[in-house]
Amino acid sequence: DGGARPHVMFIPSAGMVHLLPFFHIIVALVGHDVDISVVTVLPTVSAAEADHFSSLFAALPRVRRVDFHLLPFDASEFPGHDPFLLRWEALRRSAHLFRPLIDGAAPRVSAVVTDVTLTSHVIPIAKELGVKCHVLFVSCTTMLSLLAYTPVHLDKKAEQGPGVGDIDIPGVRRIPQSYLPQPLLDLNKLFTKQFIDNGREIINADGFLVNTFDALEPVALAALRDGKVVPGFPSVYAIGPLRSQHNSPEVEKEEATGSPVAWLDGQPARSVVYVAFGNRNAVSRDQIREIATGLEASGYRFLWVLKTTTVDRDDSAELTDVLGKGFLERVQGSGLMTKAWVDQEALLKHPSMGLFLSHSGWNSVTEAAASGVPLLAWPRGGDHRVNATVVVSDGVGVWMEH
Ligand code: BUP
Repeated sequence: DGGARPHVMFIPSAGMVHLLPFFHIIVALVGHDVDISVVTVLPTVSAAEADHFSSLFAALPRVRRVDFHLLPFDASEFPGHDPFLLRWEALRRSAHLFRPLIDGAAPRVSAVVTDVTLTSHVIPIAKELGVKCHVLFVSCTTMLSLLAYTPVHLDKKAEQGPGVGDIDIPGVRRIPQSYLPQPLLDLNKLFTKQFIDNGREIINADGFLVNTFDALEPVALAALRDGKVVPGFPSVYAIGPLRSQHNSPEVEKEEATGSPVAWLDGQPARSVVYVAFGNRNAVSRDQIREIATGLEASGYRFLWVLKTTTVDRDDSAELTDVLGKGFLERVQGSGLMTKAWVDQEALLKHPSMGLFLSHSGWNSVTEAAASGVPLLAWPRGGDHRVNATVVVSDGVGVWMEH
C-alpha cells in the first residue's frame, strides 16, 4: 500500500471459542508496524465475552474499538435456538452496516480479518471495496475442509435423493453422518443455512488463518492447499497453536483468579484429571451426577470447571445444589470444583496436570496439544466429533466412541 502503515480491521463474531483466537492474534500484532481496529458488538452474549473485551481494550489502548450496533432482531422467529447462533444470525442481518464502517475508517483499511460465521456477508463487501479479506478459522482444518466441501456434496447428493449421508471429503477423510454437526442433517435449520452460505462464499477469501499446526493436521492442510477438496481454494496458513502472549489481558486475569493454580501447586506431578467442557456447553444435572460418581470412584485427583447453562449470565446454581453436600465433603482435598472462569491455558501448562477430559472444542484441543496433556474426548455437539477424529488420528488423546 505505497509503504503506508497498514490498517487491519478485525471483525469477530460471538462466543469465546470464536473470540479468544481473535484476542490472541490481536495481542500478537500489537507492537508491529500496523494500525489495528476491532469491531465490537454490544452487548455481548456472555459475561465472559464482555470481561475479555474490556481487558483487551484496557491493556491495549492503541487498539481502536469500533462499536457496532445491531439492527433490531426478532429472535422469536427461531424459538429454542442457541443464543450464540442467534447472535450470528442477527449479525448477518445487520452485515450491510459493515460496509460504511470499513469504507469510512481512517486511516484507510488495508485488510479485514473476519470470522467464518460472517464470511458470506463480509467477503463480498470487502471485495467491493477493494480491501483484502482473510478469515481467522477457529476450528480444525478438517472442519474447514468439511465447510468447503459440504455445498459440493449436497449438490451431488440432491441428484441421488434426499438426506445428507456420510461426507467423503476428497483427500481428507470420510465423515460419517453421525459425526457431522447434527443440525446439518436438517436442511431447513438456521445453522445449516448459515453453514452452506458461508461454505459457498469462502472460496472468495484472500486466505485462511487456521488455529492449527502442520504436524497436527498434515493431511487436511495438504488437501486444501493442493486444491483436492475444492479446486482453487485460497491459501491456508497454519498459525496455531494460538496462545496468550506474555502480558496479555488473559494472563492478568489468571493472576486475579489464581486459586486453582495454588491448588495445583500442591498436587504431585501429572496426577490431576482436568474436567472442562468449554464455555457454552451446558451439561445436564444427570450427567453431572454421573461424572461426579465416576471421578470419585476413579480415585484420581481432579479439577472440574462446571457450567450448568449455555450462557454464563444465566448460571446462578450453587455447587452444593448441583453436586450435593455429601460429595463435596467426600472429595475435599482430592478434588477442586469451580464455576468461575479459569485461565485454562495456564492450568493446562501446570506440571501437575495429567489428563484432560474435554468436550473437544477446538481451542481446548490445541491448548492440550501445546501443553502435552493427553485428552479424553467426550464430544457434545457442533464440531466436537470432527475435532475428536483429529485427536485420535494425531495421537493427542483418545475418544471412547459410543
Ligand atoms: Br469455560 C472456560 N476458562 O473457564 P473451546 C473456557 N476457557 O480459559 P467452547 C477458559 O475458552 P464450542 C474457562 O481455554 C478455550 O480457549 C478455553 O473454547 C477457554 O470450546 C475456550 O474449547 C473454549 O473451543 O465452544 O467455547 O465451549 O463448544 O463451540 O467448541
